[in-house]
Amino acid sequence: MDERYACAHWGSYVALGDREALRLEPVADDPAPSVIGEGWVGAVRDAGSRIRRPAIRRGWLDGRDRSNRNDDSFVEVGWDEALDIAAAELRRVIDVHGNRAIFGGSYGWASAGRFHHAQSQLKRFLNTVGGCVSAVDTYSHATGEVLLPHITGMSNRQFQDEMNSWPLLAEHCQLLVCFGGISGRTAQVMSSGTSRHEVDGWLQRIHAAGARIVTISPNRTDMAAGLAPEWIAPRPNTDTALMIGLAYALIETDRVDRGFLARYTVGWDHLEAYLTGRSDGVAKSPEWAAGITGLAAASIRALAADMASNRTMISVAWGIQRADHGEQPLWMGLALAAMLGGIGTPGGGFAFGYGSTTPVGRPGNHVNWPSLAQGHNPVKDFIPVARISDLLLDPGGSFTYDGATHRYPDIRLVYWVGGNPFHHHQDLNRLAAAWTRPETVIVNEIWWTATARRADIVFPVCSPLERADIMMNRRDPALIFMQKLLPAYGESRSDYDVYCGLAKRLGTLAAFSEGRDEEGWLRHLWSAATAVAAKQDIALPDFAAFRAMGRFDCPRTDTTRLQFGAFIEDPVANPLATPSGRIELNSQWIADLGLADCPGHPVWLEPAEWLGQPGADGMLHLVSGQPLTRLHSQLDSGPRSRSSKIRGREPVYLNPETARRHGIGDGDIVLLSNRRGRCLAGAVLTGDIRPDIAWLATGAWFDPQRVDGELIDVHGNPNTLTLDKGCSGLSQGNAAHTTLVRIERWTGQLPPLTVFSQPRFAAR
Ligand SMILES: Nc1nc2c(c(=O)[nH]1)N[C@H]1C(S)=C(S)[C@@H](COP(=O)(O)OP(=O)(O)OC[C@H]3O[C@@H](n4cnc5c(=O)[nH]c(N)nc54)[C@H](O)[C@@H]3O)O[C@H]1N2
Ligand SMILES: Nc1nc2c(c(=O)[nH]1)N[C@H]1C(S)=C(S)[C@@H](COP(=O)(O)OP(=O)(O)OC[C@H]3O[C@@H](n4cnc5c(=O)[nH]c(N)nc54)[C@H](O)[C@@H]3O)O[C@H]1N2
Ligand SMILES: [Mo]
Repeated sequence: MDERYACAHWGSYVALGDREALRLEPVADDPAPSVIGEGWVGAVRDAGSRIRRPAIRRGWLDGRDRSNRNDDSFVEVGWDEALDIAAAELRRVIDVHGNRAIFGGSYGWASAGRFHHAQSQLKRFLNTVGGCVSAVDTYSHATGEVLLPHITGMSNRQFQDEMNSWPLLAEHCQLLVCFGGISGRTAQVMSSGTSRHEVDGWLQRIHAAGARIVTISPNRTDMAAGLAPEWIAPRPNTDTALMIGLAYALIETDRVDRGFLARYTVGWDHLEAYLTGRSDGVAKSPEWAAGITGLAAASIRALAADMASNRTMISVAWGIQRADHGEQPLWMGLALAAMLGGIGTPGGGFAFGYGSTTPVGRPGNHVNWPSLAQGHNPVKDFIPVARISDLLLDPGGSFTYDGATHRYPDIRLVYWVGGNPFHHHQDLNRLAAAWTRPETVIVNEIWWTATARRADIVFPVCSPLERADIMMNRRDPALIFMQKLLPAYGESRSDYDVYCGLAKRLGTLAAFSEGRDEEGWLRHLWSAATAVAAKQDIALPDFAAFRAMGRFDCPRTDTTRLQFGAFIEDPVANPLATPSGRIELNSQWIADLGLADCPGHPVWLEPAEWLGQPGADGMLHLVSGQPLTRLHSQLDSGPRSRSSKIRGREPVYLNPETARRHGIGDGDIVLLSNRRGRCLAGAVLTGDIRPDIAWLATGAWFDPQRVDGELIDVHGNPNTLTLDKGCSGLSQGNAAHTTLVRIERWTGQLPPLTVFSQPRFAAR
């Protein structure tokens, strides 16, 4: 029987019923369907937050105002008029200022599906009109993207793809030490879609096979209950010091695998001189580490001894490096694994990102499916993605990145699709100031997000349930035809149709569309996929058959991957693509850059904000991890995410001791504040959080309001408070997890949320 499917980053679904009666059932073979999906259909139907018609900000329409992007009304217009205005504005900016004045970096997760991928569509369109300034790397793991090639010779993607597969750990690992945990919460998603969720299942198997699991995190729930009796909670952002203390304990007890270091690494002499204090006079003993991390020296020694006597995998979650000097825990974790000699063994070594998304460690063959061609971008200017506010605030200013110095171009027009910078970027009040700089902001959105509300021209786009697409992901065996299940909401169109409308007006329609409509493109991608599959002896059904059956499962191999396997077997025949051909514990290339915030080997550097700094007394470290009930800000207006709120506010997790100290009760509204901003949240008390921590998930739609003269985000977006600083001059990654805040009980009236309702509309 023909089935209809829907697919998202959080899972795959069978559609039941039609229109008002549409329901989505997780596919039957998904062992652990996500929580997130429970809010999908409700969010898509939510009339309060969906965008119905094209809209233009009133101040911009009347007089090209750019100062009032944070609080203006909108004028709804017809499609032709909106497209005419946007096309004329693009033309003007290109003619007067050139394509270097357009920012199309437009970061964000968008939706699953190979054709309607929002950023690919935007780039393809902008490239037909001369290109745009782009963004490099991610908010997820920017330090890995820049650092790993220099020290392992692998790109971050290659590193993730080749990490030891779960079955090897289940069979061989004796001790799994998890910095930042390995969490089913984050393992709900995979960029571009997944048909299954199996991370907690693999952890159960590793546990059942007798491995000990140790969680190192300020939040105990970063590991499923029952799997890791041992919970170590150092001060946030001090993992590098803990790793260094562990390394010292190995030296102290003569348990360093010096044979491994000599054969497979360079730079150990530099690192050892630093660890012992020969180079700087400070011995990095467990006592030294205890002073920084707040842990007991004896427990650091005990863990080091256990690591030396058991086959140990050191796992570092991506979130650990989303912090000031985020390169360091990554590099030091790798160095520690090298000192233990476990790299290249099936049960040991170093991992970066198990559980951070669901496919990491998944066994099976990878297939590099085709994607929408983006064309050529002649503009070479770029930013490291998290430097967006700096870009807008400092045209002509310079920044360093991966060994070179670059300049910020002068941006006049921002075109954003498939992302929500007014949730994802750090220090949103600073971004709001930066956002007054461009002359024009265009946004395509499904919902009236905080970013759509801050655009001049808003194009309403349909959600994935309202268009057809194909899910193909190199790390998932299922190929899924995503049926159009609902009529387009209001007057919304696909992003593709928006660009066709613009391209037509700009004279580039033929180059952009190549004469294809949606179905033509899906057929085109499918025929490219068929050729790719054939090379791996996989015979795909023809397009019509695939569309009818809805799902095709590629034959699954049980390929397991052993990272660094060939290199360890023969480092001379199979050198790494680093300057030395080996793992670089000291990188002369990085040392020669002379960066104070990222020297030639891993070191402990104090973060810009942390609990160990003078004056931190009474402050809490804000940890803003990924939300359980949504994907970042996506589906926040849906029923599942809303049901998690406390009196409509985002929950902030606090230790009962913290609450007592500040006179806060469970369910109270609290005010979090620092010199960058203020936000409200709803207190949830739990012993699973370190006492000097506030854990507030990302993604609550930003809703700043003037309350008694103060600007307060009344909903609970942590980026009201976070620090907007590159984590070093090497990677310029974001440092979201480096933030101190004050907390107090909110005693004022609770202002109603506005962000889940339509903005104000004005007549002409
Ligand atoms: N404090 C703090 N901040 C963080 C993080 C953190 O740990 N702490 N994590 C960071 C990380 S790792 C990430 S990846 C970012 C995530 O930040 P984003 O990726 O920006 O977050 P999303 O909410 O997924 O935004 C996607 C937007 O695209 C829209 N969208 C979906 N599909 C389509 C489509 O087909 N077309 C168009 N036009 N729009 C579409 C959605 O409605 C949504 O508004 O957040 C970062 N921010
Ligand atoms: N449900 C859901 N899943 C998601 C996402 C989502 O939005 N929703 N987003 C996806 C995306 S884009 C990404 S990049 C990944 C991110 O995946 P991760 O980066 O692994 O997830 P985070 O929750 O940001 O961080 C993991 C944990 O690290 C801990 N932590 C924070 N700071 C420190 C520290 O200094 N030391 C230690 N030891 N621990 C610390 C926090 O308690 C946090 O729970 O998640 C993906 N998965
Ligand atoms: Mo991410």
